[in-house]
Amino acid sequence: MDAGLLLPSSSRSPSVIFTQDDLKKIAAYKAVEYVESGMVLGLGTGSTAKHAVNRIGELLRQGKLKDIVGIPTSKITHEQALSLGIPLSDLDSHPVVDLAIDGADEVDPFFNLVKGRGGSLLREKMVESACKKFIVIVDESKLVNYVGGSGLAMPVEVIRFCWKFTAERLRKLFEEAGCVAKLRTVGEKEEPYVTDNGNFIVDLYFKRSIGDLKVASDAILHLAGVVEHGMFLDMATTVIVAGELGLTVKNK
Ligand code: ABF
Repeated sequence: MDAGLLLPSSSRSPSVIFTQDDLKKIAAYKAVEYVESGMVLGLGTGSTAKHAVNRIGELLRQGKLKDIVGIPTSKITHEQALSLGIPLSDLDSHPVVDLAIDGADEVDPFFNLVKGRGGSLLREKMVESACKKFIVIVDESKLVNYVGGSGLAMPVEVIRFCWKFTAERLRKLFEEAGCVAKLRTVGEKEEPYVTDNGNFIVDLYFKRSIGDLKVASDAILHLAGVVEHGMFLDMATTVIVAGELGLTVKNK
């Protein structure tokens, strides 16, 4: 599938079936159309953002983009960008980022996001909060009515020291929303997942809405032992959604 060939929904052949990965690629390619030579770019993480990083590398190789500086949001994206020959830097040297392109796990109607199921929420939040423009790229499965509405995890990065104590305090904060707090693990031995920053992740699951998101965010960040959470509030400036019926670009 050539993501550049997406037809408007009115002219699409009903026989064309897009996989979820096709949709991610379509959204990613659209976002890269906003990249201009000379930009400092936040390079996102995850299976959707990976397509955008590949595309940026391709355009650089073809000479269609020049003088790009990339700020990766994870070690894995750092490696990917290096292998593509994208010049890299960091926020210390480039504290203002022109544009970031990244995926998300949930997007609500007000552009509030849940991110970090891929584990890189802290670096993503640092880079994306330094951006003039932040384009979120998703397939339509990521759209929710409210944050937590997918029933899947809202990640919180915590320091390792007494993580059970922190997890219990997080659970108690959202008791009314029926919160369950679980340490993220990997492999058959269920070893704790360790972030790029050497921390653990506690995943929060909610049965009901957690109410005011700003209040929830402040309460989480107020707990000693919490490093960052995966709610990205009031940060996305554009959301690009690829679905079976076509591509939608929504600006704030
Ligand atoms: C990153 O990748 C994360 O914040 C988010 O957890 C994830 C989205 O995953 P994918 O694009 O693979 O669906 O953006």
